[in-house]
Amino acid sequence: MNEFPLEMPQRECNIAIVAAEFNHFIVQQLVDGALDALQRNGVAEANITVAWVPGAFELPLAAEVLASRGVHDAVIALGAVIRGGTPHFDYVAGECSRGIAQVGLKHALPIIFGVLTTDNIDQALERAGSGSGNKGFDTAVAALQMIAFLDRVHAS
Ligand code: INI
Repeated sequence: MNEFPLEMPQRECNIAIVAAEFNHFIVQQLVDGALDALQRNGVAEANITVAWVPGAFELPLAAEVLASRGVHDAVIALGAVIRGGTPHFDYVAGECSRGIAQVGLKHALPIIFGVLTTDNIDQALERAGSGSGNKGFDTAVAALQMIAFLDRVHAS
């Protein structure tokens, strides 16, 4: 049997984070969580790019242009779409998730979905807490795990 366990990359990684400015106070916590996880797993600060865009709707385009450069091993998309304050919640959240998935498949690159979609601010804050209670932290771990997975597949 061939089994590819979840693991961390055995090499230097270059990571891009694209972050939505809308609901900044929540998204900044997701960015901080992601940076914490990357640092704890040995990713050098010089190998991390953080790019801000206006809102979650713009994340797929930002991920696309960064993925196209061929520099980054993964792109992490972070944002917060909150139903309570968003009459067009379904459009923003739907297009964002669809677009991010498309970019990942187009480039066969980990484009990680770290966009909170919640009914209210309290739920969003709860998911942007500290440590592994922070969705940004979790998405950075997922990015590294996917890089390791692709490395293993390409080496096999
Ligand atoms: N963008 C978000 O990231 N979160 C939201 O909750 C949100 N709301 O509430 O509308 C939001 N809207 C902006 C949108 O992402 C675009 O930036 C805007 O429509 C311009 O294209």
